[in-house]
Amino acid sequence: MKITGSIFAAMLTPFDQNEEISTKGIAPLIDYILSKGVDGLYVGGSSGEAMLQSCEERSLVLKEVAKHAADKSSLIAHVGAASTKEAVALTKIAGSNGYHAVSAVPPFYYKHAFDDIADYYKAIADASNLPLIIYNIPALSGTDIPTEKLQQLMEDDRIIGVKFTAPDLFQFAQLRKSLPSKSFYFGTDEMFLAASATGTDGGIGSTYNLIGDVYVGIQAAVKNGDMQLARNLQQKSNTLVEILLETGVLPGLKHALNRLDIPVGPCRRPFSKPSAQAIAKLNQWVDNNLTN
Ligand code: MN9
Repeated sequence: MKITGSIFAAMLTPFDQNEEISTKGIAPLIDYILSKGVDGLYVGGSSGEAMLQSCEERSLVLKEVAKHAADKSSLIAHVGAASTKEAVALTKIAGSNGYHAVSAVPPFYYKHAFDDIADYYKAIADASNLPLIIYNIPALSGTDIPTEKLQQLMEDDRIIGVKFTAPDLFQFAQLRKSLPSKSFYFGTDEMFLAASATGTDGGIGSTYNLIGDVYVGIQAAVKNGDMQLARNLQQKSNTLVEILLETGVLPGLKHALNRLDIPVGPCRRPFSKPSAQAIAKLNQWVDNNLTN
């Protein structure tokens, strides 16, 4: 089983000034993202600040995004949670709202035995008819599933691939080689060219909210063998990421979108506002690269 498309924005969640979910901010953000040629949306993951939201809020976001985008974009719902119960509840919402796949980080906070993690993924797979993509992001989830264990999890036909957000391109290549029927989506935006050159089915990342065309372009350039163009595009991404590391990735992306009149509001605390110095750099980058 495969899902349509290869380049997915790890969609941000618009908030209002009181840090409440802004349902009216959802459509303009989706329209902007899709205008850049991105194939689909990965909803309610790390970039969506889902781990700062209640299960009810996450359900609301999944439903509102589907209302606006189900007929025009490929949709992956991130349903990973600390408890299997919550992940299953979110999977059911995705299953009844037109999503094309679900994805989940391993259960977080507590350190679980591998068998318990495997049971969690099985419960998610059982909860709907949707294909499941494992979200491997050890730096944030706290769980680094070793290569053999990932291979073991993927023996289940319903698990169709991995969103791989880590810098280890050796592990990435080993997984790809041993699992040729599965799909791999690379999630470290500043290394997307390297993953494309290694061979990836696509990418899912936070900066795709702002510059999705860059990753569409890298993928096409690598396919056409135009490495110089691919490098130039990766350099554009990297210049942005360098500034975002100063602003904070999510607060910076939201600031940039607000500056382009896409009303996504602030991040939810404890994310804080970027420093004036970092904002000045980001404003200049946005004005030079994204405004006409
Ligand atoms: O999975 C994101 N990773 C994290 C996606 O949030 C850790 C990436 O898109 C990064 O935000 C991006 C910038 O470092 O590569």
